[in-house]
Amino acid sequence: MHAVLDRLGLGERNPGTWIGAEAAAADGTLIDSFNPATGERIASVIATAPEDYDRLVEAAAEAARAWRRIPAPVRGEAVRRIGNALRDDKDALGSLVSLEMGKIKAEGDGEVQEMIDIADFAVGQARMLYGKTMHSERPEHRMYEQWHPLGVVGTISAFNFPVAVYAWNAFIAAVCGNVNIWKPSPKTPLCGVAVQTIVNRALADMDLPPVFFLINDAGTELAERFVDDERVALISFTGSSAVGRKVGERVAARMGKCLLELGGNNAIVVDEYANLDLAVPSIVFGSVGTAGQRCTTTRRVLVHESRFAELKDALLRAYRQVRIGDPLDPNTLMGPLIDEAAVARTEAAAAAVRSNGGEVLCGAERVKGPGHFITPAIAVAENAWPIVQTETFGPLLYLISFSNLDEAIELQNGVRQGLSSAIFTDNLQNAEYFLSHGGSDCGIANVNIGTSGAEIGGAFGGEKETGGGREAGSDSWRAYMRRQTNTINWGKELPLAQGIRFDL
Ligand code: UN1
Repeated sequence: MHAVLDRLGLGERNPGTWIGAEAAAADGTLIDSFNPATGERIASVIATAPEDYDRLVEAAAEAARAWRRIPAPVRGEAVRRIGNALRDDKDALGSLVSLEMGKIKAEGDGEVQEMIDIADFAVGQARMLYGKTMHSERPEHRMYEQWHPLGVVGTISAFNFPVAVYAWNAFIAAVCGNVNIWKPSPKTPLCGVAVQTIVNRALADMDLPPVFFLINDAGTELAERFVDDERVALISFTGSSAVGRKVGERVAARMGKCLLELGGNNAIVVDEYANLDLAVPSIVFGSVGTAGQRCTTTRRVLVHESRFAELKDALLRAYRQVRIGDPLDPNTLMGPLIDEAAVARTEAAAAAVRSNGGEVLCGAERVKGPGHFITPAIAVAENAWPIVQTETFGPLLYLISFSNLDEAIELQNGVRQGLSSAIFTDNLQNAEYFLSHGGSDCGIANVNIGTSGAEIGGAFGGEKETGGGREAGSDSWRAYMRRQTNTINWGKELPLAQGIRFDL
């Protein structure tokens, strides 16, 4: 048994169903969690039984009615305690993320830091759930709008950010007065239970209704019930565009609210004025970080033809220095992919590049031995190829050349996804053009920093097949509330709007 599991209170078999601090039945179908670096089973989580699911959602609906009455700043205090508990357990939880998901320890710790950051943000947000006031067109009338909680929020997160994306949703939803039911990825169920336990401990002496709920499901049956469940006001889904489309359709069919954070096909533009000392490390972190399994991963580099050879050589040199191995070893820069299927998909993508006539310059080779390791790949490709249009969730970077900035922007926007984008340039006009209405069509557009590793303070999400949702900072909190417009007549007359007369 790993020491980190002990530290986080995890055992060999862990309850996967939590109504706040109360865990449901200790037997049921097991979801095994595997270490992607070795292929070995780490421990198991007990899946949520259908009858427990119903009980849990009922409890959540009841708790939501109590939680919404608690003043928002007090709700913020609860999240502040969670943030502090996460500070205490940052090292252990970061290690568990690394162990179970396979990202390197620095990125595992970074993910927990992202949880702490959003907790701090949410604490402040709890005092800033502002509505506007308007001037009424009618005398002695006042208009304003206010924001009310939705009730029960459902968060479905992906394996690649097994803890941070939960925090973006659950912490903001909580200060907004909602309770949250979390369904983590069946590939990272231990992270879910570990976080639930930390949250429970942080809130133990606060005498609150249960606010944070957890369900686990190995397949899709429970997930479908969850998505279709009218008691769940908002489904926040992070995952592939293909699944997200189905989630969006199902939630729309019941007129529920949906927040989608789906696939990316993120490009970095390197123009003729780019500083490669900035561009190269950003591209390598963006493409190799998390073994190419971030939704913000750099998948395409669009490089001006005059810099193509120079950049290609620099990237090949840099890729040779990427140390692949045990993600918990501090010297490692790239860990394994999540599972065998991910390795096979990356290999198949490289094969597709070759069959299109492209050249795989390096990588896409399985590493012998246990674990799901593959070497990071760079391929010379064309934007229009179906494989380049597809988000292959692995470390495969496409190099594509362009001859002028208009063409680069057309290529950058010429994919179905619209999450993150960047330009490396020392030319002010090019930078501003890239950020203008005629530039990148993505939800995130950067200058001289890469596509991945966004801070929590901004709104995170993207357009087109990325789903349009925005999470984390800025005014994303509004997605977790319903808006109400109020008009108050404090006079003794009853004037109608638009000057309408209706005299009885
Ligand atoms: C994701 O991959 O689902 O910007 C989230 C980033 C991280 C979040 C990624 N802060 O890369």
